[in-house]
Amino acid sequence: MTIQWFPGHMTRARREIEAKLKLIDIAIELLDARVPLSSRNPMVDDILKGKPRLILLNKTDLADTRTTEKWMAYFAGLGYTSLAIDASTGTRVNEIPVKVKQLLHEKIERQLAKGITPRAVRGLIVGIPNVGKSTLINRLAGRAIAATGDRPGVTKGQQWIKVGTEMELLDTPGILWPKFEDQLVGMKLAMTGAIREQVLNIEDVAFFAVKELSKRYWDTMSERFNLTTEPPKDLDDADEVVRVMEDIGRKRGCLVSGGRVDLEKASGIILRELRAGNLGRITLESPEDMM
Ligand SMILES: Nc1nc2c(ncn2[C@@H]2O[C@H](COP(=O)(O)OP(=O)(O)OP(=O)(O)O)[C@@H](O)[C@H]2O)c(=O)[nH]1
Ligand SMILES: [Mg+2]
Repeated sequence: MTIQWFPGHMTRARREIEAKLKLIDIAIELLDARVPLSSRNPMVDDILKGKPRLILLNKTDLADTRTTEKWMAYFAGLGYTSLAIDASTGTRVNEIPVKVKQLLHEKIERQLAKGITPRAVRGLIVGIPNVGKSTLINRLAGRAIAATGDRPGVTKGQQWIKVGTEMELLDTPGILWPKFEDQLVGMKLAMTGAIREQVLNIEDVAFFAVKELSKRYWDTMSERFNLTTEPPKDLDDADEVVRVMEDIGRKRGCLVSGGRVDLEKASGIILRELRAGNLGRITLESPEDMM
């Protein structure tokens, strides 16, 4: 499946971030805890050019807790400060200002030593579409100022938002990168909801999802959909994966005339329930996979 994932507005979003870098004290990089590696924009290091950085693993309520802990250790090993949060309920969000201050400690001390009263910290929020950037800013601000929504591409332009008296955050449109070197990365981002549905073939994405779930979370999926079919013996056999999709479709009444399963409808259900967390806590990659 080829996906047109780099529309013009993403090039513009990148340029707009670069234009604001001078003003910014710290970058806050949001990752999706379900796909911490695949949701890391490889262009970000290049764009941020050594700015102090805080990594946030968001949507931890949807992710496997033990794997999230492994990812935290992984990022610590790379020398990053990170926090695992849930922006929608606010879990651990109040630790963000503390971490930001710790990261900027030396700069603030230097200013104080020179007799300068430090101004409000300016933070840039970056991340892929739909990762929860605007939700997080609203949570920190204590008010719904930034528009949010359950689909990628909600934030269209940058917006400064005051958070208390000591911090201002720049909300930015989510950015993806021009080309996924690894097709798996594209599929995982499609599955977790970072890529616009309009450019996806949802049956392909659901097929990939069922394959991944069969591999890592068969019992949870089987229980949720009351499956009667056996787990695929060979995940590389497409017919085996389709057999599971058909079982899901039958259990959810997605039938067309002649008793055939409406795979498109079933695919919609699979993706919706997965993204809503109805299939349980799911993480699609672990640091161990890279070894
Ligand atoms: N379950 C869960 N949902 C979250 C969390 N954070 C955000 N969301 C949801 O994710 C969706 C996207 O949130 P937004 O804040 O609009 O995401 P964004 O990164 O600003 O997206 P763009 O502006 O499109 O780049 C919304 O439906 C949020 O409610 C979280 O920690 N857990
Ligand atoms: Mg947004």
